Amino acid sequence: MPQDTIFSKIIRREAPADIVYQDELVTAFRDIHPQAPTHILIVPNKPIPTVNEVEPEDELMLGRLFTVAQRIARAEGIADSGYRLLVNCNRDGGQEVYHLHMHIVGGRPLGPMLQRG
Ligand code: DGP
Repeated sequence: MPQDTIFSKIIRREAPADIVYQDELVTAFRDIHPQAPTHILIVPNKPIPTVNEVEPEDELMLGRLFTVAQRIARAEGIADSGYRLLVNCNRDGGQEVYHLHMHIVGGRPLGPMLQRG
């Protein structure tokens, strides 16, 4: 089993978080350090450390990240203005928490995707 992270504790409601959505496959909660007016993390309930450990059997669950992102974007009022979905992987990707997750960020113009250099 992968090591437990803070996200597993949030999913099990053993640690506090502002949970905006939960079902049998995924949990979504507001990021503790928001980078924009809307910054929510959508996390598979299964603790997969990074994209590198994804298995074919996870495809349904990972598809759910997108349908929940769409639902959250509508609820947050950012579906039409637009938003960004991000998944970081490992050190160079800037991953901090080793429980795979998708960021949904929006509510302001986000600018270019990457800094130059
Ligand atoms: P990443 O760099 O992709 O691994 O993003 C991790 C995000 O998780 C980062 O934006 C901050 C957020 N985060 C870390 N710890 C907590 C926590 O305890 N609660 C919440 N709500 N967010 C957290």
